[in-house]
Amino acid sequence: MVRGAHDVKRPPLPTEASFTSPLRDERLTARIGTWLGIAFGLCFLTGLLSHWYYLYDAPFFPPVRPVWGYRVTQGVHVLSGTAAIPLLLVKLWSVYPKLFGEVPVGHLRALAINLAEKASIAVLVAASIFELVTGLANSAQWYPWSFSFRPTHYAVAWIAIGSLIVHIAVKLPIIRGAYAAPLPEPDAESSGLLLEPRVEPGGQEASNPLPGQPRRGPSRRTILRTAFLASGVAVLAAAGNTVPFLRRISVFAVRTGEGPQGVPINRSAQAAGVTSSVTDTTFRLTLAHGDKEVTLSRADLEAMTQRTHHLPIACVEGWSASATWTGVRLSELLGLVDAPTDANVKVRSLQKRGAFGVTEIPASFAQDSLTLLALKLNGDDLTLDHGFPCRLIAPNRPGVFQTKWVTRMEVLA
Ligand SMILES: Nc1nc2c(c(=O)[nH]1)N[C@H]1C(S)=C(S)[C@@H](COP(=O)(O)O)O[C@H]1N2
Ligand SMILES: [Mo]
Repeated sequence: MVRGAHDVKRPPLPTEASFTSPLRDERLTARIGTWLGIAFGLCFLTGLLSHWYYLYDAPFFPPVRPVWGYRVTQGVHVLSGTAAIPLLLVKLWSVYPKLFGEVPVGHLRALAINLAEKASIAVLVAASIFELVTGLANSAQWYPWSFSFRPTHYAVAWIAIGSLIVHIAVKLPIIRGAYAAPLPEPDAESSGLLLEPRVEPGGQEASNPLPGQPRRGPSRRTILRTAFLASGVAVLAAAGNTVPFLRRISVFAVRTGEGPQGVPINRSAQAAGVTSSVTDTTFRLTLAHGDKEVTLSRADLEAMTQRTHHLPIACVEGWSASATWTGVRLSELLGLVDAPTDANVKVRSLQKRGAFGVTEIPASFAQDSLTLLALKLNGDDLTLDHGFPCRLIAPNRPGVFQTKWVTRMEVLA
């Protein structure tokens, strides 16, 4: 007899029962999910703060104190996102067989609910993965995409947190039930001496045995602890970006304290198109307020009262470093052109290409006693890469606004 094409045996699609690990259950999922939720929540809140710090047109600006405010919130943002990565992977592992669960094709209402739930989870998973992948790439200073990172990362964060809230609300009864049952102790749950329940191919025994049923292999507690451990290791591996004594073990820390003058360099002078010609004595800083202009050489700046402050520089990409900065108090410079104390100031640099060559400093930061136009870093003249001849350094500001190679400041009255 000749077999028709339709007789060729295709491997059947997996069903939920094809996934045989007895470790997957709601108690494990709920516990991992709780910690993932905490990491996402922290990441979202600190992300909102980060976004606020970046706004030029906010009704009010972040405070000027504590000086390390942005350093801490941005550090927590990057580290909580890093912590979430292993937790998300384990969480997805613990639930993905549900993707292959039976679809109630016969009942329209049940089918609609089933598909709506799958769609909402698809949105949550896609948004979460997008946030973690773009965030991780950003903290590694790698931008393999053409969209603008910050607005996109910000918009998708709302999608992620919105769908997370819906997800928690929908699953609340299951989460409650999961917490009502404790995870069994490892030695009660698993022992190398006990045999795995025998499973016939396609047999139902493959699905989760009764809670606490003896079997071989790791216990749920082991998986939970391993997930937390992986999360902790990931955090430690990234934390050296911010926490100096962790630098030696931080293999993910792409910015270490080994930059010139003990501070990493974000964009080099060469990358910004600032050539060594600025090192000559022809450099001038111009202060402008309406018709009034004052032009100063670097020697003029050096002749003014010099102040020294210890301030961190904290990059959005997660690294930060404390340093000692010496230079002229910005408010004293602005006083030379009679700047009103409530005026924001436009800061222009010698940079020829790329973002952040021109920034704006709000009045509260411009007038703060700690804000400097720095000439020196850790006791020596700034190197060209750190912003020679002069650069901004203000307390509690994202690194991108600590403008290097400043050549013109305009009072926006
Ligand atoms: N003109 C100019 N200033 C700039 C930048 C820039 O691209 N152009 N980068 C900023 C960023 S993102 C950071 S984190 C700090 C880093 O300063 P550093 O390179 O001296 O450590 O410089 C800031 N100043
Ligand atoms: Mo930065």
